[in-house]
Amino acid sequence: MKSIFVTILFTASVLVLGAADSTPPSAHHAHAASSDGPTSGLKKEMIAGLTEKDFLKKGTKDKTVKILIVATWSDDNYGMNFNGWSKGGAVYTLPKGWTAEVTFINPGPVPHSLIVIEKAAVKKIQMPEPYFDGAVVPKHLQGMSYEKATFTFTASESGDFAFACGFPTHAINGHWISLEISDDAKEPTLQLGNNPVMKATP
Ligand SMILES: [Cu+2]
Repeated sequence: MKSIFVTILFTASVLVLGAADSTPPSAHHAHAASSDGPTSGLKKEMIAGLTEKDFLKKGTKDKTVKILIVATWSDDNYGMNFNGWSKGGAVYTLPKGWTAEVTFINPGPVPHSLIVIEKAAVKKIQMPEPYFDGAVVPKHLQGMSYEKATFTFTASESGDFAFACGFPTHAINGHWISLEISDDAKEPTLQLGNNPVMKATP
C-alpha cells in the first residue's frame, strides 16, 4: 500500500515537473515575439497615409518649404532614424535664406527629439543649442514619445548642418540626417540614400 502511494506521488511530481518544464519557454517565446523589433509599439495611426512625398512639400509663401521628419520610420539603426535614414544617409538641401516649417513626429514609445545643429556637433556627447533661432522641438533633451511637434526656422547661413536627435547619446549613435544649406541651390531638395534627388511637391 505504501509503495503504491509513493509511486503515485512520484508519477504526479513528474507530470507537474513536465508541465512546469514546457510552460516557461513557450511563454517566454511568445513574449519575445511581441516585443521584438524597434518598430513594435508604434502608433501607426500617427503616420497613416504618409509617404516619402510628404517629407518635402512646397510652402504656402515664397521661399518657404515644409519638411516632415518622422523618428523610427523603419527598423534602421535600431529605430534611431529619421524618415528611415541615419548617420547622414538622407540629405535635405535648402537654399540659403529660405524658411523651413518642420513637423516632427515620434510615433513610438522610445523618446526622441529633433534639433538643427552643425554637422560636426553630431559627434559630441553634449548637445549644443539649436544653431538657428527656434530650430528645435520643446524639451529636446528629455525627448518625446507618441508626440508631434512643429518649429520654423530660417536657413540664414550656408554650411553643413544636421537634423539630429537631441536625446542624450542618440546623435552620436547615428540618429541624425544631413541638412546642407547652399549658396547655389535654387530650390529645396531631398535625397534619400542613393535614390534620385526629390524636389518639393505641391
Ligand atoms: Cu533619438
